[in-house]
Amino acid sequence: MILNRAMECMDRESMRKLQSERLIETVKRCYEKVPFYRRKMDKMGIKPEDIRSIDDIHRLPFTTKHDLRDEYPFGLQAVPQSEVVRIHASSGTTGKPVVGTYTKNDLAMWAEGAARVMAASGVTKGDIVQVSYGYGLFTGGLGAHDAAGLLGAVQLPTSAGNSEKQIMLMKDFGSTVLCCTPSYALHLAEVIEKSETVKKEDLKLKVGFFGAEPWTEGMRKELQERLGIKAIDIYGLTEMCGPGVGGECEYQNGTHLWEDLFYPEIINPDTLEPCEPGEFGELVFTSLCKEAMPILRYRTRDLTRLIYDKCECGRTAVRMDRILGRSDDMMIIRGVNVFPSQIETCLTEFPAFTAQYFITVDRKNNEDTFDLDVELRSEYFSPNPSKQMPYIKPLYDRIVSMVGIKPNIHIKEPGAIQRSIGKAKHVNDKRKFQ
Ligand code: DLL
Repeated sequence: MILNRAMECMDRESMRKLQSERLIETVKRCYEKVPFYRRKMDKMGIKPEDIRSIDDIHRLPFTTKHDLRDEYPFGLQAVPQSEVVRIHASSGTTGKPVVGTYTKNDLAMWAEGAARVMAASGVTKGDIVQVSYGYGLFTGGLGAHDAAGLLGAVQLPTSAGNSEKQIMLMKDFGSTVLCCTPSYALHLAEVIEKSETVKKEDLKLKVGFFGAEPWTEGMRKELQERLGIKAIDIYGLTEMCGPGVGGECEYQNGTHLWEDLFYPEIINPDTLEPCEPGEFGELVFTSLCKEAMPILRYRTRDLTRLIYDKCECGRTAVRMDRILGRSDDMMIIRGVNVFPSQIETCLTEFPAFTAQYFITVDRKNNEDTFDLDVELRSEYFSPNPSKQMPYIKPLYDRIVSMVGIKPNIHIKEPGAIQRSIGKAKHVNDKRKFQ
């Protein structure tokens, strides 16, 4: 179902007109209400009147994660605190969290963004939506919760963790929809497979909305087979709203971005110039409707590309390719750029392995080391190294051909690699602490 046909299927010309109107308003508000933006624009010699259409967006300043941290907690807010009804934050790896504040209208817009994604895959009244994203400062839990509420579906706020109980409730309550990180969904699939009391056939699950971390087509195949569901990619970030900045439709061929709400650009992260259409680069968003914390040209650090071809679903909203990773997740090993998602892609091509992996990068004798822990499934596992060799060699060759560097592969027992209930941690780069 298309929840908001007028917006999701608007012709490109009308969309640009709408985006222009909304951008002009946003820039005006930023300039008038947020000293940070006024300073930045004054420094660049730009006045709100200079922005006459969406084509002028390149003249505006960027906003970075550093800016958000410098303005912590509420420096970028454009409304009085009395208008704010919710505060979220994303933890980040260092220092202060990145904060997102929301008015009542912001929450309604966010719920619609996420509900558009759920509706596209048929979620409706009567569905039981098990929200196994964490509830709290993280936007995953409440974001999926409010979207389910908007569609009149049943909200089942299990939050993340306590996996045995999750699957018991999934069976007893008849959950039809699962929302969690893809890595946690994989863990739940394993817990179901091991369970004496819950069998896959007992479950009514039909679709899952997975996001908050990069994942691959291989992982999708795995989740769809093991949970017997359709696995849908949902994207978002605290700085815009949470989950629901965009998501896949039933054709699962790229994430539609809700361009009436968030204007996407792809830039070259080194030159900061716009990329050619279809080229990979850094995703940048300008919020077009946000009240509490409007953001101009926010550099997400997510690397992807935009696809403007028509989608079979009838939506005209631009599609985003899978996120390769964040620029800060990129490892430079022996001079070569490597993303964890590339390793996941290789790994999931080999059915003998589980999709679990952990990368350790270090520097020894002035040379980078690249160790990869993987698990063989129980039916293939043997502690005898000579019996592991036939599995290691093809994976090794595949990784060398994809990323160009040689990993030291270590086979672990099934279940040995730590599972996560939220965003998975796949890398320990020990060089950062040297
Ligand atoms: O992760 C919001 C979210 C919750 C999205 C639940 C989807 C589902 P943050 O914690 O602020 O917000 O992290 C945002 O997570 O910039 C991406 O790097 C990554 N990310 C989010 N969704 C996807 C996805 C939430 N579908 C950061 N694919 C973003 C790849 C994703 N990466």
